[in-house]
Amino acid sequence: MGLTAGALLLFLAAVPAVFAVTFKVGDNAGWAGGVDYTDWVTGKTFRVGDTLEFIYGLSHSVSVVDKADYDGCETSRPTQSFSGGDTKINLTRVGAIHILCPSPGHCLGGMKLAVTVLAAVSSAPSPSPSGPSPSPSPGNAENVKNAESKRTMMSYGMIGVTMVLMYGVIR
Ligand SMILES: [Cu+2]
Repeated sequence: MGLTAGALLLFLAAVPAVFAVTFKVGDNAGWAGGVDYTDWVTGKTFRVGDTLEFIYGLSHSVSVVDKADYDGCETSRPTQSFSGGDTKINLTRVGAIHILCPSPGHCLGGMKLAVTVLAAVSSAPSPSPSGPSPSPSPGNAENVKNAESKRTMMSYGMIGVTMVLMYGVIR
């Protein structure tokens, strides 16, 4: 029994303490025309380890670009390109990530997304994203609160399980 608990404890220690969140970009609208992605981003907190998932039709793609190309809707030199209708981008770095749809006219029509990624551990106050940041809408704030509280609850749950197992091992 002690051995089993010890093995479990080792396993749990390998699990990251902070649970990643997968954001479906645009929610039910997905990655498409006619969606205000500045509005979608507002009020959400993105952290290293989280994932952006893009769901889109055949007329669209996903390109990661630098800020200048994002601002100018320049589609010719992405740092990363994806297609196929379901793209997951893992947020691995603190800072801004800029994404646009390279289909002609789509970026100019609003298919562009800028996300500010914070460190995995919540300690520093969140810097405001580059560019104009509209005031958060209540709906978005609620979503974030839910995601945050879910994350917190899971962390507490993990700590609880670990403490129980440690008790078993020490005993
Ligand atoms: Cu498009």
